[in-house]
Amino acid sequence: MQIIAVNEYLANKKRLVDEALRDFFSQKNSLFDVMYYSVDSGKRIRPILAIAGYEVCGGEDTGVIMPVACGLELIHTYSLIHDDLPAMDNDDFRRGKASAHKKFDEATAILSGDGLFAYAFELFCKGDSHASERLEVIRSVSQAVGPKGVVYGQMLDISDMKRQPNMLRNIHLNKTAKFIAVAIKVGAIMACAKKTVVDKLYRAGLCLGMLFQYTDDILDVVGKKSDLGKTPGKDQASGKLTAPAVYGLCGARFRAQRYADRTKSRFRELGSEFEFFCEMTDFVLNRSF
Ligand code: GRG
Repeated sequence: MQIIAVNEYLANKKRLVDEALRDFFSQKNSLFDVMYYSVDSGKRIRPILAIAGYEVCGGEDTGVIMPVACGLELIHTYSLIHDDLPAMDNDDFRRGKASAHKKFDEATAILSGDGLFAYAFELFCKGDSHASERLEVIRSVSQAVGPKGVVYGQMLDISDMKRQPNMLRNIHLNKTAKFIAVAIKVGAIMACAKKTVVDKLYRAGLCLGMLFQYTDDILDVVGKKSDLGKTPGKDQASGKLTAPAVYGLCGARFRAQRYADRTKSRFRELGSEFEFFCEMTDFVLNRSF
């Protein structure tokens, strides 16, 4: 993989992911238009991590990784739509515009999430090659986002929980870290990387995912609505269990730095070709959006 600055890499890959998503949503029915409303915009971190995992492990065919990467973005978008519903976090604003249930109505927003979830799996299966790798992708993603992952994390997140560090870690790990980690993992799987590499990347990815949720929590306190594209201050207002709520802002920042250090040392254990992920880690640590 050619070493280029992380910002340039992110911008290039975001453009490619945006183009691919546009293609996957063109000339379909009106439900696809509704779904695309929520898909259109976002940082594309998960698909970019999948592409980076693929390229770092020697994958060279964008046509192989792109549908898989875009599938991840659809599941992520689905989780955001449902997260914003009145029965969950009840947020009217997402990705710089009205959230799906505000733009349309609740029933349409729910169906739009349902459609995105199923369409993601269609994209994971798109292509004639890599049949056994695709099965592994489907197994890994469904484990990471289902009742042993994101859905469980969300259930803990919306329940009435005591302010204790173990619960915070459990929520962050399931709600966010497993999804971030599996994004890198599916890239490595599609590049036919060795199982030991796939497993080590996943472990490093979990640490990166913990960092990602720490910075998300911190930005909810210090971020601007115009940068975030969502409403800051909501976690505090709704008494959410977040890193700043448990450790204070300084404590949360200190622990975020510690996660960043740990993440980088895990990527470095894999070898110098994985250095890109260390730059990515610094990007996540220092992000303002
Ligand atoms: C469909 C997987 C699935 C789950 C349903 C609603 C729900 C259960 C889960 C919600 C999980 C959730 C919202 C976790 C928060 C993760 C997070 C940090 C989101 C923000 O991600 P960014 O910053 O957002 O990548 P953009 O908009 O840039 O894509």
